[in-house]
Amino acid sequence: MNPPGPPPTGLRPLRQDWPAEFAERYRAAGYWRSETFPGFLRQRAAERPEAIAIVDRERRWSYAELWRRAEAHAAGFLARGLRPGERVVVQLGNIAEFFSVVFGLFRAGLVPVYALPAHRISEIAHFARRAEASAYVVADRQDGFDYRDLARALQAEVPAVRHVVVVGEPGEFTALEDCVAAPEGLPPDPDPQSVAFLQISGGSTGLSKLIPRTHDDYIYSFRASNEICGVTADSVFLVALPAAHNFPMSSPGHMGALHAGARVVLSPAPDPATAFPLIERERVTITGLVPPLALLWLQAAPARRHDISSLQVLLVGGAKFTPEGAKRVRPVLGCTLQQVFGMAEGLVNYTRLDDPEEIIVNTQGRPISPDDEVLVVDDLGNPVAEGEAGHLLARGPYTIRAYHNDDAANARSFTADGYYRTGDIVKRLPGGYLVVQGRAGDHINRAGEKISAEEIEDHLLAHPDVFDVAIVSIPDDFLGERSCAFVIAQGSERPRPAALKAWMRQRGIADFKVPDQIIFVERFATTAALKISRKELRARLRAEFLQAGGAA
Ligand code: OOB
Repeated sequence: MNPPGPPPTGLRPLRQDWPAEFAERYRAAGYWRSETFPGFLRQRAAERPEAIAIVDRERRWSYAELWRRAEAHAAGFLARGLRPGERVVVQLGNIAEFFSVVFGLFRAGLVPVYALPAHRISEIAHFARRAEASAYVVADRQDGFDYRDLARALQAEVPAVRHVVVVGEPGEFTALEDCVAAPEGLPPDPDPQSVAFLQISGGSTGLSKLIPRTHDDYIYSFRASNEICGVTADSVFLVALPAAHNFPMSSPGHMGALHAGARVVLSPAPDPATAFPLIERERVTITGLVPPLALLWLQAAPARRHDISSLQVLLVGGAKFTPEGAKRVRPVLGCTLQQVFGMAEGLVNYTRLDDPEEIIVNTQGRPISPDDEVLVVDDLGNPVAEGEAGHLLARGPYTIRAYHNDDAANARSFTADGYYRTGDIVKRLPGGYLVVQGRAGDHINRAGEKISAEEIEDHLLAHPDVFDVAIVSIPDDFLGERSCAFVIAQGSERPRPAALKAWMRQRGIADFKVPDQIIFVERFATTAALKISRKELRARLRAEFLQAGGAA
């Protein structure tokens, strides 16, 4: 194979920079060890070639097999004209190819942009534009949806996406199995300080932001998580949530498990009927769930037909787990609960395995690193007293200092001295344990999926029968929060809620963003000044709705 050509020009550089004195400190403390994704996988493949790395419905790939495939794809991507530094939107479910593809991209110096299987054209086109992606990797079909249609729509909207690679039947595109070449002449491994991939933010205002994570910072976060969660080469980690989400990826996640030389088992869905047989068959020792799924598992476990006694640790996070649910984990599932409060931007907190039950049940844990700097401040930015609620700010060896290509978001989301404004309201207890109280921003945390009120309002405002709309989060026993659209119709004809929902789906947005409930109102209450902020309006609508007993 010919060596790859010059790096792409004209692309906005991908950067994530910490000030030099911080970088030196993080290196001196041994957090950043100049490891890279391809570097650690190559090493595991050399150390334990026969050990099983990845198990999915049909396949059991050893570390040697995974590495061989990753290198073949790396060479295949470059042979098809991609150049190191280019970005590739990857939208794959929990299948083995997720791993051969992303490690292939890492090995080639290409940069994955992680999309979730639920994303549709409006999200995918946004990621591709913002990241200036030149390729898109999808499966042919999954859960009844044909991703090749999405690929066609994407190329029509964003022609810069030159390559589409398909796992399975490719149609007019390139089959992943043809995207292979002899791994001679591959470039050297990427720089450990360079951006390894772009993760997707929860999107508190408007569209999702792109989060550049470096090899050094991200590998530290899951290597340290392994220690906190007891992951070793003997562990078996079940990926029940979508593999591309930051939580199952790095807390300690499948990447932590692979770093430890452990086994990763991929569950095509997170429900007990799918996951329990896998736990029994593979003797799964650890997994992670969002709270509504944890509740489902707790409900299903007593009547289960499968032996899930191998499970030692259950991580629950992504949204707040109530103490009532948390209390039941040990007695019902027979394993230790670890609450995890993290964010794709960086900071992750865990309760520790040997914490007293009281801490495990009632807090969302404490930070991974001794060098995580956490501030809890009032509206003016002044620190509040221990135990008082305030805004959480964070800075540290695996928390980003900037989003990619988004000056406005960066100005909003980071303080002058480099703290990330998480948007979460927390209380800090003695020992640094955090209890999440809520959120300052206006997103809906629907079963761990974050939905920006503004993004959905913008969609609905485009409907000809909608005059105005406010999207509000409503407490929900099962989901934690559900989304409710308060709509003022244009004219006297109110569209049917079902028709509005169908129309939204047609616009190509992830299904979880379609409002759970739509309530028509005549007008929005306004202040005497006839002017209130969207934020106030949403808060008022929520308060009125709840006061009326949740019925409207
Ligand atoms: C995880 O990451 P994201 O980026 O999808 O969402 C981050 C946000 C946090 O800022 C917070 O608002 C919420 O999700 N959150 C929690 C929570 N864990 C996350 N709120 C209350 N209690 C918790 N335990 O969701 C994520 C990333 C890594 C590990 C775990 C979760």
